[in-house]
Amino acid sequence: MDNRGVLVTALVTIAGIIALALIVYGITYHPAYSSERTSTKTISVASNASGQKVYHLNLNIVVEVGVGPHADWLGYQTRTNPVHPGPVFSVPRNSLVEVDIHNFDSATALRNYFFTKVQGTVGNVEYVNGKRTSIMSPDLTSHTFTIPSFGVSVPMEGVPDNAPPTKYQDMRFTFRTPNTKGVYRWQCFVPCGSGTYGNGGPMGEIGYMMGLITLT
Ligand SMILES: [Cu+2]
Repeated sequence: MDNRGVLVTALVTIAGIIALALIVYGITYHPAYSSERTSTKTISVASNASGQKVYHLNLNIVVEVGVGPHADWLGYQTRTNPVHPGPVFSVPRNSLVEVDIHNFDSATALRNYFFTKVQGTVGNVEYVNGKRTSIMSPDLTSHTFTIPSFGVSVPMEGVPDNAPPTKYQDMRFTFRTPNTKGVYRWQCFVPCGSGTYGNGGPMGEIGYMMGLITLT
């Protein structure tokens, strides 16, 4: 073989190895949200006092999701039986969404104090165990529920370090979805992520601290 022949053989071999690796990954890798790509059934609709439809969403932040390729990672999941990990939701555009989150995880040091502020919700507040809150103490903040494209970000209070596993903090807030159809990413923006910018691990993968909201 001349030099060019060697080069071509090498390139073909490398391409073959990469293709094989991708095929094996595609067959063996099952994301946490699995075939259950939508959790639409877990959203309930009710009318408020002024007759407006309100879409209710109940979530838990659990220390171990218990499913998928990283069962020991923490994540958001629906409060249903069975649970839907890595919630992927669908609600109408320009609608009111009322969220109730139970956080079972403890507080962690914040990377960015910007995320202690409640932003983009109705009244720019959340209710933490029933208490109206617009800024959370960085010492108490554990995670956030953030939808960057909507300008919505809500800090989640952590349980005390010595709390029993059944203990949670309750966060409630309402936001209005924009009037544009599309698929939008939501995620946690404080320190459950690994890597230099904290965006790896559970924060970088749908099914854990990240999910999707589709506006129909
Ligand atoms: Cu987090």
